[in-house]
Amino acid sequence: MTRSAVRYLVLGVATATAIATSVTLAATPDAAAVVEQGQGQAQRSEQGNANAQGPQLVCGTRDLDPDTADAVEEYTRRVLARSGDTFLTASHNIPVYIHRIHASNGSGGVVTSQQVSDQMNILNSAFGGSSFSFTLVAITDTNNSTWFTAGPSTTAERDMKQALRQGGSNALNIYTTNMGGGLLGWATFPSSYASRPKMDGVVLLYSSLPGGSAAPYNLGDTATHEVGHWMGLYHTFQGGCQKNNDYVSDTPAERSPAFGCPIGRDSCTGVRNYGLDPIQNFMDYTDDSCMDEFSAGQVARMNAQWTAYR
Ligand SMILES: [Ca+2]
Ligand SMILES: [Ca+2]
Ligand SMILES: [Zn+2]
Repeated sequence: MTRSAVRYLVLGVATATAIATSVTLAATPDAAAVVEQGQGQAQRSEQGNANAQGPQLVCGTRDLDPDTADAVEEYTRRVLARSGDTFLTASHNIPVYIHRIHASNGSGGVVTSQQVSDQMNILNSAFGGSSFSFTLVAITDTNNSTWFTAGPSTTAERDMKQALRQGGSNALNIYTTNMGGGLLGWATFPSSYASRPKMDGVVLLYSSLPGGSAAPYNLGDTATHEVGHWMGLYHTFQGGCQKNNDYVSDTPAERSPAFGCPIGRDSCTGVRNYGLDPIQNFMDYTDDSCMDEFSAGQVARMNAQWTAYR
């Protein structure tokens, strides 16, 4: 387990329930789950970031354990060796299913069709430099209080996805809920599709969609970030200043998540760590207004992961 994952186990969770969730995830290395969880004030001050403001609804991805991560890299290398370079140029239009969950009495979780439309535009714009585009296929509405507040790796999450997920390995299923617990959402990695296809997808805090109330995370980039995970990207701070970090060579390593928009931050220094922290990258934790890029290396990784797993 990496240093950052350990930090979340120790500092990033506020309740016994949340700790139990993390431990459960840690015990199932093939789960490949990505959990975005609130950091809390302790974590924020621990980051020592004076720029951090607003609510503590930030992202706390559960990294793959090192053995699983290595296996993913090795498998992807083998598949690409067989497929040549064609994977680099193929374009993919991804069918998107959005499942709006509400309380059993129909209240809560309001996401308007305008917000859905705006979110689709944000996604297509964010991935515009890649070969991936997104087309909305269907919106569903479900009233179920248990699902509405379901946390990651719960029976309720499994039941919800079992009932609602549509499409094949290339289909993006997004569930908008009010999961609570300081969470912004979570996603699954491509590498977990084969073993748990029904669990594949992205869960989003409904108020993080464009125009929602979760400022400064309400411009639609929580979805961008989570779909980044769904494409096989890790956090830019994964592994801290270690060599492999996020397995993308053109994203400079950073020691820990960045909050707010700390321009000029340089948390990993020295010859091996040339370059400022990639705080404007979609896979960091900065405010939506701060993050606006995937790197070329991340785009190549998306293509590679897609070829290998989807
Ligand atoms: Ca990197
Ligand atoms: Ca650096
Ligand atoms: Zn994340």
